[in-house]
Amino acid sequence: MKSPLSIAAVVAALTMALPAAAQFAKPEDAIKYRQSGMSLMAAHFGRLGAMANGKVPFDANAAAENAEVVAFVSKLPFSGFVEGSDKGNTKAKPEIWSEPDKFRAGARNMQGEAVKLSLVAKGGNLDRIKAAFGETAKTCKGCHDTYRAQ
Ligand code: ASC
Repeated sequence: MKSPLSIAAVVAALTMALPAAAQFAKPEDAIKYRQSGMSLMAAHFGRLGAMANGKVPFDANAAAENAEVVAFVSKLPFSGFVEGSDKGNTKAKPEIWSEPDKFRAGARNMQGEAVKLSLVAKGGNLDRIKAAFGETAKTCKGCHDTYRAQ
């Protein structure tokens, strides 16, 4: 008999194998999905940033937890940039769809820095966390400057 865990793994694998567009009934759903992911990332990255910038006292466990959430959630928003979701309640610029390889490379770069940040955060050294936070923030800003309207 299959365990619930292995069934869940199969369902997850199938979901990820579907063409991205098939995961969303309407373009608005894709927009909402990616914006929700970005909001979650901003919330958890912001909590880390408050510590990195000395606005709230450093708490090593909280830093590690927030960085782990950022690294995980960073994988989610990009399936939401489906064809046809460039119009509507979105600041996404047309360049996302006209230069998809560059856009995806920027996303992967950010995801890589987020993983590094989460590993560094587990180490509990504030100076190293500050540095990794800064590197990750640069990758956020890099894509926002190019691909997000003001
Ligand atoms: C955040 C947030 C972003 C990035 C960016 C980094 O906390 O919401 O979009 O960091 O400002 O420069």
